[in-house]
Amino acid sequence: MFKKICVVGLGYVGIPVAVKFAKGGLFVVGIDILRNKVDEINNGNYPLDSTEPGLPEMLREVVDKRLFRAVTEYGECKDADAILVSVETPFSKEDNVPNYKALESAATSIGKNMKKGTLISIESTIAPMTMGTLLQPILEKESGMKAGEDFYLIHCPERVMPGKLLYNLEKLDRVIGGLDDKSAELGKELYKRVCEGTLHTTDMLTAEVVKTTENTYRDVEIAFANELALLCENIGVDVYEVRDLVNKSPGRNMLVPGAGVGGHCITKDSLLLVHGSSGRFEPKMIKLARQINDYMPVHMIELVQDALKEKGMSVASSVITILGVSYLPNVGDYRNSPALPIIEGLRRDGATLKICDPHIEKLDKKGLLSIDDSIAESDAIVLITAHNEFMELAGEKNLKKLKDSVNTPIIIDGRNMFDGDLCKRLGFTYRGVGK
Ligand code: SAJ
Repeated sequence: MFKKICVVGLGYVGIPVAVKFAKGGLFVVGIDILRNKVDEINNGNYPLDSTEPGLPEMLREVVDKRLFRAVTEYGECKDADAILVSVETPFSKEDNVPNYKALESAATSIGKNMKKGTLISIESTIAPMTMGTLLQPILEKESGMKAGEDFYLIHCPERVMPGKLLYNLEKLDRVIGGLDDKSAELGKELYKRVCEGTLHTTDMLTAEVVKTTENTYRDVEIAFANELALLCENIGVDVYEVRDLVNKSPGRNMLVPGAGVGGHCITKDSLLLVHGSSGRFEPKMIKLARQINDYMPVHMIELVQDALKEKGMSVASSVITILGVSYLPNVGDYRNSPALPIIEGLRRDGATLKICDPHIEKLDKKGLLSIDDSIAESDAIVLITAHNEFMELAGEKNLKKLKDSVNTPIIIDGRNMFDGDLCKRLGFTYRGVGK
């Protein structure tokens, strides 16, 4: 049924799926606009900066066996039995709309080249209604064909997680939203070649809502924890103790408050969901949750200002240590990281920043500092990402050493990494989110 497929967009989503289909014996042609990425792949090199167990080796294997190659043009779609689209769909906060430029361009080029009877699978995360109101019309217009009759159309959202790209692709269930039953069934035929998880079929719109809801749900859960942290700070209890005890109660699973929410999924999918329902329903809690999570970096700056004020100082004349830029512990990915608005805000208020993140080489083309260098002479240490390398700082011995090397003993704890009472006992001014 499927002999040759094309995968458009060779990123965190496209590369694993292309390699997996090739490994499964299909001829796969990857299409990407970046010439150097195409060349890298054709030389058998994994071109992304995440470490993915098994993926670079699998890529080299299928390239060497000529089962997978990459090109920059769309002519290869002419004899493809299926075409998968996994291009980026960022959300433009300024215009408060999704940026579908890449998606529209891909759909137009595919429409111009696709053959009769092919299956088109949109994997990119999109706002509900996008399949029916944007993509299907482009594909039909550019091809002169009719979806459901001359070609098949599905939305099959991905669940990638850098560091677990292959694992998630192979093991997790997937939703296949079909234009019609035939499209959904064909989608199942195709994806069962790479996915051991259960393939759940539904319609396209439901699949669009499911994917954006998965991450919106998490955004709202985290926002609840963050709002409770602010409440606990103001009535003088430790939110992490509250959380532990709340979660002892059956059916409770409160998530973890902190310095903010980053990454490329959780931060944008609720905006896509809200965009998809605009004009029909205006969610309140979902939008408010996003605002609460976006407020947490602002709150971190407030905690810095408050601690410095207690010492008769201000941000403007201070040297401030930033520990952690990544959006998650122990990774080097800082897309939409809460560290970025914290850094920007403190710089705007005139602070001199000394930034350390063991998982990141450079930030804005500037090298970062070692832990010791970033802490020396500091007026405030701001912990934003709970990398393992920072854990040992929280021990009593190291806190005493820390106190000797800083100018002003202030700790702002964004991830509950320090024991506040111990810090205070050792003479630190301590502020912690939710504590
Ligand atoms: N965060 C909190 N408190 C929490 C959990 C997360 O503040 O309790 C923050 C993290 O620090 C991070 C951000 O939220 O800055 C996102 O963290 P995440 O654990 O959700 O990691 P992501 O963004 O990589 O989320 C991905 C998503 N997976 C996909 O989109 C396929 C998400 O749906 C998954 O739940 C998550 O991975 C996961 O748990 O694997």
